[in-house]
Amino acid sequence: MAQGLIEVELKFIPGPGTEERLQELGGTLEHRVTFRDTYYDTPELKLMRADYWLRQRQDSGWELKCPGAAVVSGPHTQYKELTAEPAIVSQLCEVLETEGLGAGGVAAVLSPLGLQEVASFVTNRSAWKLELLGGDEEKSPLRVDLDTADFGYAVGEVEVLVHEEAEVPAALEKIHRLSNMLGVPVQETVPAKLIVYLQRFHPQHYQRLLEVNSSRERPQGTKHP
Ligand code: V4E
Repeated sequence: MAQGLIEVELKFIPGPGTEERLQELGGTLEHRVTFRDTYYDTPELKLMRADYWLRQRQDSGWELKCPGAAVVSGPHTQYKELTAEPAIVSQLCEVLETEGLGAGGVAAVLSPLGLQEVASFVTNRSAWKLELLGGDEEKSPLRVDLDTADFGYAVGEVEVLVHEEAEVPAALEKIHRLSNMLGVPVQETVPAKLIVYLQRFHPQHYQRLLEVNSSRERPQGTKHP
């Protein structure tokens, strides 16, 4: 992914007919893929509690999701994704208030920054692409991922990638239009795979995230996983 793209997305719980519905709407299956995500943080979860999410994805490399500048209200999320290692290292040093780590890759700064593995799981994903009629989807097509994690949790997400903040409202309009067409309920926040993983396997970490979420205005995918 190009640096600094904004990922606007809405999660939903897929049903048995979701793939068929995507086909009816003209969606094309881009690929089916299986990958392992390993997430890293400090023992106190300094990154996640600040809404930064560092992971190594099998065959893709390092990714850091960073909160956008704008306040997000509603069930969707909006993150900037960094994939270039120097940019990730520099952002990690800023969030963790550390200086002078040099120009090594992410793996080289894990230990000096006190980062360790906090979660690791495998996802089976079918990735769909869709262009709704009557829009400018050529510029930013809708993507729908249908994921099943190896610990049994299934979640879908409708996603649009945009270059700047000003494009977010139009992206959201498209996401909601497609969600309606898919028959996806959007009134409740659907948790991310990582959040469900932490709740099931590391409840103390999950509690730490809940503490910070209850003092924040926006949800973090922690309701009823
Ligand atoms: C950003 C985030 C988390 C990290 C995982 O993000 P997610 O979009 O679930 O990852 P995935 O596997 O779908 O990756 P992709 O291939 O799409 O990049 S875990 C929790 N969050 C934050 C968060 C939030 N603030 N609000 C909601 C509703 N969900 C998640």
